Amino acid sequence: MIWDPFYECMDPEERAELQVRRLRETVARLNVNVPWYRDRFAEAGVAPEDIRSLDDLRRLPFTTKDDLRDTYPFGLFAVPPEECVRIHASSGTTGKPVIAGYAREDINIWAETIARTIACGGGSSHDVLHNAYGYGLFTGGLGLHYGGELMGCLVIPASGGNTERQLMLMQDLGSTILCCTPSYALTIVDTAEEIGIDPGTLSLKSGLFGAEPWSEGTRETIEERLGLSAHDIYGLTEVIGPGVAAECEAKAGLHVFDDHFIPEVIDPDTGEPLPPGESGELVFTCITKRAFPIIRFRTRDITRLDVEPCECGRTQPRMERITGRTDDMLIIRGVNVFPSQIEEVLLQIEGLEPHYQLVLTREGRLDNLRIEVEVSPATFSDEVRKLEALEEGIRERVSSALGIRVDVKLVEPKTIERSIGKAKRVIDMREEA
Ligand code: DLL
Repeated sequence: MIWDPFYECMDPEERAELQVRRLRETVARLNVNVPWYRDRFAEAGVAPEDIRSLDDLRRLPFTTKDDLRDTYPFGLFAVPPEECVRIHASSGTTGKPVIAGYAREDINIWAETIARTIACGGGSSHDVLHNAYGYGLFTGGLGLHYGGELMGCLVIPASGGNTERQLMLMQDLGSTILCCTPSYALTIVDTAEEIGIDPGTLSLKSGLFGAEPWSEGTRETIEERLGLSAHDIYGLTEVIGPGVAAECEAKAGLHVFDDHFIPEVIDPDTGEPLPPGESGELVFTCITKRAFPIIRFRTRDITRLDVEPCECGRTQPRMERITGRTDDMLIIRGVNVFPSQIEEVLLQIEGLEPHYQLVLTREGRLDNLRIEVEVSPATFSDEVRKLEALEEGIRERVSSALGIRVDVKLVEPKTIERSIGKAKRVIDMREEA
């Protein structure tokens, strides 16, 4: 099912006209209501009436995470805080969080784009939607919740944690759609196996997984072990939360809901827009939001766009799964490495579990990367010689994929900390060295 065929399947030229109109209106409103944007537009020498085509988007200034910190908490709001009905904040371990405000209309738009997301994953009003994204300031829980209710699903607001209980609820209530981070889905898989629940006895048919990078290998593992179809869903607090882009049944990229959020891909070094097909930093402009419409927000996420028609009938452009972030790139002895590249290799190797951590240390002046990865219980009982050979094999495969030498340490099953939200894959001990 397509939730909103009018917008999702619109003729691209017609949609471009709609986008330009909405963009111009948003810029005009920000120009009046947000002094920070007014100054930036003036510096860039661009006025609302200059926005005549989508090409004029590039005349607008970027907004960065630092700009959000500098204007914390309400500096970029286009309405007074009392006109907002909700605040969310992005996860971040240091300093002030990023605050996003929602007017009532924004909550409605969000519910709509989440309903589209659920429909992309094959959902309908008949579904029981088990929502194990965290409820709270994080956008995952409440975001999926409102969209699920709008669609008419029976929503189970499970939030994260207490995995055994979650499994019991899924079993008893006949949950058909599971929503959580892919790493938590793996935790659910493990726990089911531990307490002897055969995933085949669950009624799950579809999963909406996002909020962190994951690989094709993880998809296969989750699909196989939970017996569902796993869909990648994408979003970020600064733009709205989840509900920015979602994978349809074709699983050939995530449709971006660009009647609300215009995507661009830019060269992260020069800021120049790149054509479809070229990989770079994803940038979003919100064109329908009332309280917090961000202009050309630099996400730091790396992807590319595909504007070719999709077999599902939706005409909205697709973004490739996020392959990394400009700031999660590790530079190891001069070589750029993304954790996702390593995951890709690890999950192709027989005998390994999809649980790993990357530990960075410094020896003298040299950075060292150690990959700690769990072996499956069956492999763990093998003789030492076999384990050593496996370790050596991984070292060779990862080293040849990345072009640098890495250390590999196999660890016992269940020793890497399990995640209930976003997994922590990289442990950087270089500062302490
Ligand atoms: O993670 C919103 C969300 C909730 C998306 C639930 C999907 C499902 P933030 O906490 O602000 O918002 O984090 C946003 O998470 O810039 C990406 O780096 C990363 N991210 C989100 N979805 C994906 C995905 C939510 N499908 C940041 N694949 C983004 C890879 C993702 N990375």
